[in-house]
Amino acid sequence: PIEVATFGETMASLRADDPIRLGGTMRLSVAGAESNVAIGLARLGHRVGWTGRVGDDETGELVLRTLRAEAVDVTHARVDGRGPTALVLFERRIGDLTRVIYHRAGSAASLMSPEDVLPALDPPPRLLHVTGITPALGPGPAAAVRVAVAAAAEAGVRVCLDVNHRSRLWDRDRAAEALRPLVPSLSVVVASDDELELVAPASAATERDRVVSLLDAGVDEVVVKRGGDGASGHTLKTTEHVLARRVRVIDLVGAGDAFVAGYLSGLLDDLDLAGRLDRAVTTGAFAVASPGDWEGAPTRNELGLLDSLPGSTLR
Ligand code: KDG
Repeated sequence: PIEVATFGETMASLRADDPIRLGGTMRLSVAGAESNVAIGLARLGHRVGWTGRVGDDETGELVLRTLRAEAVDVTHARVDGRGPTALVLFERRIGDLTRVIYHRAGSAASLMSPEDVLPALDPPPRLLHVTGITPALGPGPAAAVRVAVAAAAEAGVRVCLDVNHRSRLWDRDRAAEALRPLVPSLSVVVASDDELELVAPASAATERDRVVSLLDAGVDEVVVKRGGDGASGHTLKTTEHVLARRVRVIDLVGAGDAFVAGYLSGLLDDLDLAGRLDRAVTTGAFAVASPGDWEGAPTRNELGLLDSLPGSTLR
């Protein structure tokens, strides 16, 4: 049985190390916040299912083949020829600053509906993971998130939301309007410090107020990501802070998703809050230290690699 269900849009991705307008070589892969989390969890040995729509095209085949190869269950994913598989371009601009360019309007995934995701909740998994990207894709995906989150909570499935605000897709007011009503059904909220206000009530003025109001509303754990400064986790009983693992930054894209995969893996393994955060910053660091969204995600026996001595050889 599937332990974690997730759904969303997974795109074909092209990554350039030089400005795109200059031409040259790009690397083809796939990218999507939810499938990044799914792959991260599968690498750690968890049973994960991903649902979504891809176009009836070669890049759609690439998405499904990649997920299958990474041991992610795609039984409920659909091919919908009414729209293409979306494309995202990543352009390394200066240093670790990456420009993201979407070609996703009208994509197959934007035609997703609640009927796509409800079968993935039967039998009920232990966790449902959704992100704030999906409701930005259109009315069908927004309904899919609302319906799936409510149905999961009703069935006693713990629901995790990663706020993941994408300003290229919608503005903060519209995001808050779509995300705040989900709160009563959520068990885990993950947000960067500047995203918390998109789920907390508008009346909450400080980070502390936002965290407390989410816990008061019934959220079991609120996790605040601070990038290179680490993360904080809050439950009604305790608060823990953890530092980011120091690694050479190669590519920051996907780090947040890798962090979530580590956190949820810790939750599935019944680690305490400090243990969950520790696994989260570890998997996050793997993503930062390797190129691509998900390619560098660790397997379970690689989790300790960051503790190996600098310059050592693995034998
Ligand atoms: O978190 C990484 C994602 O941003 C990337 O994979 C693309 O899903 C994506 C999105 O919608 O931005």
